[in-house]
Amino acid sequence: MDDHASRGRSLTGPDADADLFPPRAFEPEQLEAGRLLFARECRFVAGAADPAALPNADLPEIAFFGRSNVGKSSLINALTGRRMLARISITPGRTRQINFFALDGRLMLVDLPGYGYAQASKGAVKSWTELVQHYLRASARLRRVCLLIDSRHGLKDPDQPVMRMCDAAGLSFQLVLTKVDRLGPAARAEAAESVAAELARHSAAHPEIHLTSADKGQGIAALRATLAGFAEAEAPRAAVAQGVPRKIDRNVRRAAVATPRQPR
Ligand SMILES: Nc1nc2c(ncn2[C@@H]2O[C@H](COP(=O)(O)OP(=O)(O)OP(=O)(O)O)[C@@H](O)[C@H]2O)c(=O)[nH]1
Ligand SMILES: [Mg+2]
Repeated sequence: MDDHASRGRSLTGPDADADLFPPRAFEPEQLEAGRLLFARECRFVAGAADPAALPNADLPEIAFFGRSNVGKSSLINALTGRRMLARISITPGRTRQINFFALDGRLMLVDLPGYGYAQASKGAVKSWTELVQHYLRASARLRRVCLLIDSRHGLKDPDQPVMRMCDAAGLSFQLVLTKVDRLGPAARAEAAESVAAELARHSAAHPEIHLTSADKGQGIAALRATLAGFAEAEAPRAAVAQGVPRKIDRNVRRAAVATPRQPR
């Protein structure tokens, strides 16, 4: 089904538990590709607190962005099936640098510091904003920004400049609703429909919205399937069997050695 045909469908009736809005089922092969990729090793590669520290690993990148406390780190953990890969906290503003995680040497997951954290000092906000803007504009390998929106709150004012910046930069972004476990089916449908209405105004917006719960696992398999579509193709088995190192792995290993640990 094409995107236009699916517009106007709602998340009620048989689609009430859909992981995408507008509702669409994934092919079993796509889901399996996502499952296999995200079951592979995922390693912390680098934490960059300033532009000079951004790693130079040659992998396609997916960035996870959104307001402070929206669930970016939790979602990365849920996708990779690791509880402690990206640090989570009840304290907003926890992620203070850009953290890079290499998945199977084929895809880089990028955990960005959240915006809109009221308690942060002006100086801190300025430096995070400059860092993130630099990264978003400069990364040649960034394939998609997953813009996370708390399903209970919908789009807020601080989300607007991010979407406008993606439009201006031609940077493909896709909305991912988080914490849908906190909503009943009717409220979930309402949340998806209201953010979908906003997307029509943004040229860089992907028309489909993912609905997820890092806590309960809803929508995680579907998001894995979408993101697996951006991964580098697997290295030919023969090359791996013969111990021929992949260029990508060398780059990632170098970055891992040269960069500091995640902040506590
Ligand atoms: N109920 C529920 N809570 C969630 C979910 N995902 C995250 N949370 C909670 O939301 C809070 C923030 O989660 P984080 O993953 O640290 O959010 P973040 O966007 O990385 O936050 P910053 O790094 O501060 O910007 C934590 O208390 C999580 O337990 C979810 O799917 N369901
Ligand atoms: Mg975080």
